[in-house]
Amino acid sequence: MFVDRVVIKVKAGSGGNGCVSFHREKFIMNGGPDGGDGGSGGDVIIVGDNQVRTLVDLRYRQYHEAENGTDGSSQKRTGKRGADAVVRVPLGTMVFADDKLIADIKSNGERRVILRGGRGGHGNARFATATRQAPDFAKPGEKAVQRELVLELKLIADVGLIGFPNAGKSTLLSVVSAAKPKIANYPFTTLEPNIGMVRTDNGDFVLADLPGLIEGAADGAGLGHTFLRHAERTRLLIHVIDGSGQEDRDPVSDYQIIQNELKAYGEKFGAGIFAKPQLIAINKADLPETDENAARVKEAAGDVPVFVISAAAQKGVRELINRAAAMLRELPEPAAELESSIELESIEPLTGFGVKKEEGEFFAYGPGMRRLIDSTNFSDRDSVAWFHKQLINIGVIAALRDIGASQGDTVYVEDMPFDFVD
Ligand SMILES: Nc1nc2c(ncn2[C@@H]2O[C@H](COP(=O)(O)OP(=O)(O)OP(=O)(O)O)[C@@H](O)[C@H]2O)c(=O)[nH]1
Ligand SMILES: [Mg+2]
Repeated sequence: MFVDRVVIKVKAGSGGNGCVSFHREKFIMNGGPDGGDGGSGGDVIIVGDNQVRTLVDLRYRQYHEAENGTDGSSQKRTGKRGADAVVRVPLGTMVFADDKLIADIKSNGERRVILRGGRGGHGNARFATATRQAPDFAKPGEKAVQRELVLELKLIADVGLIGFPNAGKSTLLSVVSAAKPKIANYPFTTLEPNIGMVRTDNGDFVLADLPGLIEGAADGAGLGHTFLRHAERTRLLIHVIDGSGQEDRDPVSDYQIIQNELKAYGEKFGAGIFAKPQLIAINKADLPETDENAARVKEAAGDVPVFVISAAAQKGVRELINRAAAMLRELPEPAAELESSIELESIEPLTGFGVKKEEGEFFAYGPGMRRLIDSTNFSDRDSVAWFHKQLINIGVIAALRDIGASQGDTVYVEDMPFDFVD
């Protein structure tokens, strides 16, 4: 099965908690603080892999979670870093989060960190100073959050073969490259795109054989337009037409129907497929009628270069691909699609808070406040000072002031009461 769009859920690892511990040794009382830091959580990494051809594996495995860092321990031992979650994708995979393109994986081995693991919290050994020799608090690790990603595969090929089913697209691919697509005398033999590398005197290029199109494809007829998405990232199209007029087909109307479908697809999805340069290959020249039909298609096609070939008999094929290679040299490299440089929020923000006033008292609450409370030691002056500084930095003090708090008012941060100090 060829799968070219999946939705997956990913989660980076949370950081391990810092440790509170004091050095202990026989006959030594009151040893110094020796609590180690938590280890960082693993990252979520997307890797391009040319051995992977579709996104199907991800359809069956939709949840990817990196390992959490472990907590720090005594003797200043740092927790273990969590293992990364590595998601292998085919080349041409575009990664979207919140409808924004965040990565476009194009080469084998390309690695993109999609979500960073949470950092480990500092152990109490870090908080020792000359005046504070026994800090009995440590910081918790950053908590990772889950994100949803949409992965879309758009093959990257220089040239796309399009046309009606049974026109001979796969046969053409098979004679100009090492690819071995299935070939048969019935429509829709090809159900998923095939790719081959074509070598010519004018340079090499990647050729994609796309499943056949029929009238109404842009509206879903036949295999629909799904596969035209892959044509979006080609630079040149070769429109293969069965020139023999078998089964009462008319090559001229075949030509026009496909052009209309390209146009309809473009209007629907805003893609410039119709505007791409094209070559026409009138195939099956070994059969009678083809030459005469080719002359009529040439008239209908205007300026578009027409080649009369027999893919099966390998006639005229070299000229066609040499021309394609020559045209590619003149065509600009495809513009890289814009990637948003947004940093995905991978950890629970410390800033997640709300404020409210009820019956003359003020409240600051939310996950950020909970974490702040949890990482403060309220019997330690420095720790409380740090707590207050965080409230200012995060904007809690300003938010409370905005709803009317002033010096001396009671403010509850989660369930802890404080005097408001501006
Ligand atoms: N006589 C003749 N038959 C050909 C030629 N090229 C292909 N065929 C035959 O046409 C039929 C269809 O060929 P395919 O290559 O499978 O066609 P396709 O365009 O890939 O078709 P779909 O995958 O169904 O879209 C097969 O029976 C081929 O043997 C040719 O040059 N001459
Ligand atoms: Mg085929």
